[in-house]
Amino acid sequence: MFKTIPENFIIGAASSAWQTEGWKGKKEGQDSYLDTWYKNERHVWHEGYGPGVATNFYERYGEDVAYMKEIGLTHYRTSINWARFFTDYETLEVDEEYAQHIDNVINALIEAGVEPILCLEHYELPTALQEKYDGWSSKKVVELFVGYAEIVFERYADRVKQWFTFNEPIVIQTRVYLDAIRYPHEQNTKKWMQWNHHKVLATTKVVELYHRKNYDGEIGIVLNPEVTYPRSSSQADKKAAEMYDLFYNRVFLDPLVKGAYPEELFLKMAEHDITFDYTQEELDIIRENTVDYLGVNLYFPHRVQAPKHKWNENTPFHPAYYFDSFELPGRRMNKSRGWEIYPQIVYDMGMRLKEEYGNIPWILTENGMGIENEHLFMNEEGVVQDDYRIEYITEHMSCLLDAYEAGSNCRGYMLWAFTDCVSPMNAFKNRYGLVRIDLENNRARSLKKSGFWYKDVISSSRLEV
Ligand code: BGP
Repeated sequence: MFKTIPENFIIGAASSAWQTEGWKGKKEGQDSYLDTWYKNERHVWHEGYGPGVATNFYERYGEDVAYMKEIGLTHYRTSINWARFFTDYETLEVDEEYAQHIDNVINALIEAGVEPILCLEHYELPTALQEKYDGWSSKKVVELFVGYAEIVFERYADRVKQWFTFNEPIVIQTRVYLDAIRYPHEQNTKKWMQWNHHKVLATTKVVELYHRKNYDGEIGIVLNPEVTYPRSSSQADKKAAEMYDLFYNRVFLDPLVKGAYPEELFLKMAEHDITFDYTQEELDIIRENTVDYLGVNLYFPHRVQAPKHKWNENTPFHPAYYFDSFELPGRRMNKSRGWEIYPQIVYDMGMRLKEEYGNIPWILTENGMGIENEHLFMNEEGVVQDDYRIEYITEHMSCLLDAYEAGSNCRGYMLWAFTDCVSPMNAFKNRYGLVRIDLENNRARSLKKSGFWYKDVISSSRLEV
């Protein structure tokens, strides 16, 4: 059976600057949060390959764009590396060499008939701002981010029509200040909420700027709301799922789409003595400058149950006070990544955005399957036979088309990732691309079976399910 892909539906792929570019041309003092984390703590240079060269997109973007053209991608999303865009983050002195690279990439994409979508931050907070201002704890960083956006729009908004402020803005502070598994290993829920708030504020200020300058395009944010299912229909399990949703999903979705934080979030924060700095003026800016559209990254579901643990009241408040995670017995798994496979999340998210969030336009901006030891799946001609990826994409895209049919305002599907690339968590261990990067052979590019298949789906506008 076939499903028809609607006209103008995006069938694209995504990546980010840090995960592909490599450090060629990077100057002293241009480290980002990820560089510093990698150098000081993470050290996962899988078999010696890490972000230093990455896929060398900085020098080899032309080859990748040629593959995008061959496959017929409608759109390609990547980020501008904020840490590399300036030689001084405060005077906003642009690194012209890097800015030229961005210019070249945009022009190459447009010439190839691939529409660029750019994100201003995909975990690339400059380390200098982290050190001087404690990162997003400070309102100064909000101001500098808006200054950065202004310069970027002046240079590129004539050709780039789709923008995102952040990719998955909740992730860093959750790892750092809620779970305390990254430097400075300090559990500090107040700081976590302050970072959330400042990223919400920065987004709405950039939305205001983009609209005020009347650019011909759209501005949004890429979120990673986790579709959360309760273990059972009991009140206690349902409450646990609601609480997870409140702290991890609605904390960004509500202010950025509806214009206000959920009242319950403030109540819960107050109950646990979590205060953070915000002003009425900031809440007004948020109310008046909601995003034009959303990017939504979906890979796996989250399942929760009522908490079984006894909470130690002497430890700082953590949202896990309200829930325990739960692993569904017999669930389908991507074992390389340790993520459950459950395509229904795409449909359920689409319907939720329709029903609860004013049917805001959205793109499935990331979805994909990272697999280790993919070379073992190579046939005699050297083509990776990634049928598992074709199956994964088919199932998720099919649910997206169902959501579209049911009236959800979804605009398309973007695979993570176009080529294999560096993962912040696992370097090159898990491969995600339609295009294989042969690390041992000077990073030679070649299409995988899924690349040929994707090309077919795009040219025929049909998905075989
Ligand atoms: C998303 C990130 C991407 C990418 C992807 C795959 O959350 O936005 O940057 O890395 O996940 O995850 P991982 O690299 O951890 O396997």
